[in-house]
Amino acid sequence: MIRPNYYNGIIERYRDRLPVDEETRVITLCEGDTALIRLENIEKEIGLGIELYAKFEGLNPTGSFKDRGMTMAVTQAVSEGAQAIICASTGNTSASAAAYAARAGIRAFVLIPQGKIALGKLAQAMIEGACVIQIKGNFDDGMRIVKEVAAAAPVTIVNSINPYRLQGQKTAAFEIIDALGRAPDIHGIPVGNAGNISAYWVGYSEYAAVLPATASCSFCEERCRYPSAAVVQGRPRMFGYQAAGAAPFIRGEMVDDPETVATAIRIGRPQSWDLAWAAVNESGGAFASLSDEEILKTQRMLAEKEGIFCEPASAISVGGVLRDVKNGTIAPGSLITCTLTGHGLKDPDTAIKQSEGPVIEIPAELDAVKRAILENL
Ligand code: AN7
Repeated sequence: MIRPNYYNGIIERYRDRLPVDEETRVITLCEGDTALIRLENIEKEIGLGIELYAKFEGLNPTGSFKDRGMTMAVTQAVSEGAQAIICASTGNTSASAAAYAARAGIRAFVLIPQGKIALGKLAQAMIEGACVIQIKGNFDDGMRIVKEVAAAAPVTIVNSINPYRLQGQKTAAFEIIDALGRAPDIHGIPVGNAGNISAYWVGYSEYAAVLPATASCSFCEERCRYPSAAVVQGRPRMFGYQAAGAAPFIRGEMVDDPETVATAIRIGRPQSWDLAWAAVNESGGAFASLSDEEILKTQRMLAEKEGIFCEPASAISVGGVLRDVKNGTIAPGSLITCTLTGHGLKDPDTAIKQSEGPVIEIPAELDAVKRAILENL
């Protein structure tokens, strides 16, 4: 029975723009349709006629934007008869791969850097039944090994070098335009392995009916259907932000020992190097880096001022655009969207460590509670 108002994920919603047909068995957890939250309190503080929105991708079923790409990649893998998928991950990809594999009834193998992934992500991959392989190395080591393994064993890679991942993830750009009725002037986004910034650029370009001049993903070159009529005019300038200790795009070369408190983007050898450069160059955007201190400060500010709890890697997009507004890189009056890529609950340790809010211990008595309230009003 078809229920017309039942939301069933990004593939159903954007079916005519994605590589599926009527026969395809869609593997979905109803991902997408995430909130585009106006950051009204921060807007008031910054002034300058800035209109600022956060696309809160932490609201996806496994708590990160990866679900958009994973529904598409796993749907495709299953349609090709795959029995197993594999990925290297700083955490979120592994959680998402595990969930969609469970949904599809296939096996997931995930390689994660030992001791360097947030606890929530590890918990997800474990309970979702993935085979969790901790390596004594970082994400880039894992990525290299995964590519070698997949060349020799019957497992499908679901990292963002899988072009179907980018196809799914481009739908976030569609949703932003569908919500605003126009393209933003500026889009700020965290950059790690660089798949997401590339996917947004594909999405924004597709809605503007413009083929990116520089090579798009291999999948798009072959099969993307760009409709003749544009949904909107224009595309945003793409601003990609990296952690200072893991900033190959700012350094202009690969980084051997990436280090940052934002473990999600602790990546030194981004796989979508060319695509991400194309997105930034064609759009007239830029890459910039933020220190760990700036990242954590922004994470706390979003929580305290707007009630939005995102993970450290996500906060970098808002921290980055605010800095670029202040230093004049972003013009007054701009309409800015930022992607908050993952939920704060993924990484409770980092949140607790940096929280200043008082946790008060008192006897379970009315007077003691009254006193605590009066002292902290
Ligand atoms: C919260 O999970 O690479 O630039 O293995 O988890 O598309 O890589 C995660 C990346 C930003 C960077 N924010 O996106 C993984 C992984 C969060 C992330 C990124 C990631 P890309």
